Amino acid sequence: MLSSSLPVKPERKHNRSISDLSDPSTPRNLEDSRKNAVLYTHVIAFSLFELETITKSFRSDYILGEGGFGTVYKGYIDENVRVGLKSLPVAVKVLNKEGLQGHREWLTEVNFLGQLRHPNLVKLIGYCCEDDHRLLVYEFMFRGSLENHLFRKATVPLSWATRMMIAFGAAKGLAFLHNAERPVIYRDFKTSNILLDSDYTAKLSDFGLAKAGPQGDETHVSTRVMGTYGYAAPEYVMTEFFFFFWVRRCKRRPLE
Ligand code: ACK
Repeated sequence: MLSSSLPVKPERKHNRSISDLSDPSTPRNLEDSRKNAVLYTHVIAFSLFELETITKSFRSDYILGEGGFGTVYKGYIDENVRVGLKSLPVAVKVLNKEGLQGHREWLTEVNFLGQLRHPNLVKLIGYCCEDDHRLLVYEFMFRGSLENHLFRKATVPLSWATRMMIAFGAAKGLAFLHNAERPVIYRDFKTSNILLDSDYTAKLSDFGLAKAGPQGDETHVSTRVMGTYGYAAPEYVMTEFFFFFWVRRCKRRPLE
């Protein structure tokens, strides 16, 4: 991953921050998320056995790649997996138990993608939460990530027309989030999180760091700096340093 090779915060393999624990939009625990998931009528609760079945017990030749969250496998759901399921190729993300992104990011993703639907957001088909296993099941995106096309395997460069179409699609995804009834701040906009469908439609994925935006009369949200160094705007990243020095100053010189 290009961004992970940047030298800032080397202790984080994917330069990911843990999400803000005070975010009210994030369900506090599994019970909350289970209750929410019932409300998200289009999200399916899979059993671990079902996901093992569709990935042939997470066979290595089913691996699509590795992300900050863990390994992503290809699978196929249909009536043989569960009666009533529409036949569909899917991508199954398995939370790496030793990884940096943990249960809270998994919950955040289920919470946001479980509610939001838009042609430029990747569709969350379902999730699995059994013992300490956390998995997410998405619609399969035939052309993988934009990062892959710009920096890795792809041999034929994307045409400018396609690049513009992808940029426009990704921007429409962001605009939808910002204009939602309860606005959403995505906080991790980068090429590895923009997935491409067979016709190069761009869809935003990975909502583990997303945060609910201001509502009603609120003019701002307070938040720790989140995202990926190299992609986040420098003036935004700088606020972390200002905040750090401000806290240190306040500690040394308490208010009279
Ligand atoms: O660049 P890629 O081929 O596209 O490799 C990465 C890898 O998994 C780790 O993130 C691929 N990937 C992630 N989500 C999906 C999806 N919904 N459909 C297809 N590929 C995916 C991504």
